[in-house]
Amino acid sequence: SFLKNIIQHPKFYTGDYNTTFIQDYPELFDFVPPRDRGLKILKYIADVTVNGFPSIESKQKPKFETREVPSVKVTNKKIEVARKQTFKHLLDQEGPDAVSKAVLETSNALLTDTTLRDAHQSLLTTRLRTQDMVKLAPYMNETMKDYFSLELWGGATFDVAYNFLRESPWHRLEELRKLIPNIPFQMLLRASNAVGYKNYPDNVIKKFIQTSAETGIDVFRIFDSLNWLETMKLPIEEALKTGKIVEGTFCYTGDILNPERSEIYTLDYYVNLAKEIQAQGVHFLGIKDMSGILKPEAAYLLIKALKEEIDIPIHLHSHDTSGNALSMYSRAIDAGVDIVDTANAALAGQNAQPDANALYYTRQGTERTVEVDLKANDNMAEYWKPTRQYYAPFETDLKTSFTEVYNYEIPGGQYSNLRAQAKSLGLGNRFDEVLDMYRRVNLLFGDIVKVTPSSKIVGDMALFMVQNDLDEKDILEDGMKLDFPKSVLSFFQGQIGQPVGGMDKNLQKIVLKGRDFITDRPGNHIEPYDFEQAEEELEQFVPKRDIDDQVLLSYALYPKVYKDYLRFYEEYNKIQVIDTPSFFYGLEPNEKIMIEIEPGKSLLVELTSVGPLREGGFRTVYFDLNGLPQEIEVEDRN
Ligand code: BTN
Ligand code: 3PY
Ligand code: ZN
Repeated sequence: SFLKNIIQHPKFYTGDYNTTFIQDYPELFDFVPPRDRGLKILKYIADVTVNGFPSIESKQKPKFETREVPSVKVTNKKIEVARKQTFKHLLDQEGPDAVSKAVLETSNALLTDTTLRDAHQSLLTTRLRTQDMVKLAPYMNETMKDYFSLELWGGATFDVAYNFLRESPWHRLEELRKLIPNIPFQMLLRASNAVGYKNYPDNVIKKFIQTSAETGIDVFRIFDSLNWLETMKLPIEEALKTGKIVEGTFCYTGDILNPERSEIYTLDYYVNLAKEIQAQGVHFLGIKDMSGILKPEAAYLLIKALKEEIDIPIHLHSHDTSGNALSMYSRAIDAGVDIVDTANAALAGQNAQPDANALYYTRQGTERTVEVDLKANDNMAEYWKPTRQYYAPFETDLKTSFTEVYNYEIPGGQYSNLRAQAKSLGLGNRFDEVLDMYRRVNLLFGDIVKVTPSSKIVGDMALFMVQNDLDEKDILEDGMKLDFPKSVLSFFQGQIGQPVGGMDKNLQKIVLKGRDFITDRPGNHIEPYDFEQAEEELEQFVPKRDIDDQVLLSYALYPKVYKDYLRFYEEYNKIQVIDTPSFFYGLEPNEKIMIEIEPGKSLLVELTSVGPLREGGFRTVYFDLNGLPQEIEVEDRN
């Protein structure tokens, strides 16, 4: 195999080699022999067949509808690109300011498609696999040329890829980038929390932004979970250095239509914040309505006021939890909003973004409509519908519209999580109480912005109070005797920053019980991350030549999750090549699948039978791999 690697190497083949050839091309040693890789992948299939997939209850592989990938060629002929150049080409050739200008000059409203990020984060607990994205990518590249961007990275997709899907989020970005050169790629960056749930050292944030830009991100949507500008400045400044598009973003909270709801979150508050964000030099203003609580007329007022006060384009993001997202977008478009976020019909609605085609019809007959290829979007829905079935166990099951979200102010992505957390604590039948407590905790904490990670803290506190039958009075009067959840401590210590209305000093004393707290930027208190030491630690797991910035950053952001992933990879190899039904359910006896391990190299796998349970808890799983019988031993953990 080593010799084969040598003779197949292009430099060897062309005679362009000398005596340092082997030293110069260390990848010659980079072979997991194909048979080994095949066996590792069989080991995964054997294991998932016998033991099932974490959090999928049924081991029975459902019968899935067949799925067709729409053909680029057929549709391609009908595509008319409204502008001469896509925004991606404009960005690459003329830079971010040219894109801002072009967006402002566009008379219709533009779209960002969130199908590959927020839509599945909200509807399918972030479980969509790269496999299922790349199949449609060439078609998206051709048919979505008029879109402003595709949001396909960041938020929760980073840790879920490693933790649950056992695939690399960087690899996902690279693959999609190769297949979609025409459309800007957008990511969601949680300011100094990056794609995590805590404040990271400044040097980690900077390297993460640079590396994301190098790997393919074109638009950085940057928000802070408390709308605190202090923690947004450094990531904004770093993102500006990359030459990519920076969207400084505030999160919408409260209700500007109802002065009694909040003294803090008024129209003036948002307009002033927007001006401060614009003053950071960003190219776009983002409005992140993460809970879908911006009401239609509030949107009209807000966008009208902002359009008068700021010059950069405005990009609005929302969730359809209440069922009102389309009317809301429609009023925002009346008021002049430049871009709104939608998803493909088959992964739209409920706690995700609304459907792009539906918005087209909402706007029909008005002066400002949206440019979509209705037919192409329908074709893609035909692909997503059966694909979504694969992920049925991860459906968040919000089956109706939910206008109570206006009172609870719970983010689209948190609703299902909180419900799962409540169930696991035995509070499944008291979920309404938990939701109402969520609302009350918000007020107890002084009315704060609730979005990852601040939303998690409010959720933890609500669960803690319901579980222990506590109310506000108990907290304020007997709180000195209570041990609060860790995340609540960190909030009152100032670890995620400062809330808009300031910390409630009294409650802070009760929670902290004499512990230290900070009032300035958490990044000022964290030592720079030691990338050299990380490299040394990683050498135990990763061949030195494979340790690049992507590897270092994954380890810096998620040391445990990433190490687990590497161990998994060592044991099972590149299992992202397995089709999704087989990845979640394994194989049925006599079922045959093809696995393309790399272009042109495929495994033909048939599971012939599963042997009986032996003493010691093991089973033999019998396969046929490319025509040869193979036996795999697995521990039956049932
Ligand atoms: C990633 O983050 O996915 C890229 C690095 C993975 C390298 C792994 S470490 C174990 C296995 N052995 C190798 O030679 N490469 C992979
Ligand atoms: C995230 O931070 O992942 C979000 O989508 C918040 O709304
Ligand atoms: Zn969202």
